[in-house]
Amino acid sequence: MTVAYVGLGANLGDREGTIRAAVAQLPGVVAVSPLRETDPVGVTDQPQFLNGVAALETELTPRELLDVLLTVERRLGRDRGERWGPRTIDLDLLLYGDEVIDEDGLTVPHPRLRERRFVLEPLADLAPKLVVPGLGGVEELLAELD
Ligand code: GSY
Repeated sequence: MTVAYVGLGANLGDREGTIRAAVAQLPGVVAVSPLRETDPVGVTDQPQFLNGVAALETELTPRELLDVLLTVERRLGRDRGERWGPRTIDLDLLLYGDEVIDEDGLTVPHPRLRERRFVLEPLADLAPKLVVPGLGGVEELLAELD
């Protein structure tokens, strides 16, 4: 059994309702962080996001888990047309145990985790002592952003 962390985000429609519906469809969820209202990062001319993180205990492989995330996104109306644009739901595989993976379409830890407060804060809510493989402690990473 591996503990994996999944980033949750939405900035269109009923954001909280869609995030809760996504969490209900994820296998093995053991904890969900508080959801926070966050300013959009990257393309800033878009609506505010609601962000959080879910912890899962899973026997799926990382690739199987990624496929589940993409399926749930599709079911909830996610259109992956615009890479940095607004979205009804966004599910990102952030961490999969202590594994470091760099394969086609599957990079873990998530490649932009270190620069995203909207990911690091809810991760620290769930697991303040968590060490991100190759990067260090989640609280230290947050302190580096300050
Ligand atoms: O994959 C992240 C989608 N996204 C977000 C987000 O989830 N939250 C905030 N605050 N800004 C974002 N910009 C992008 S792209």
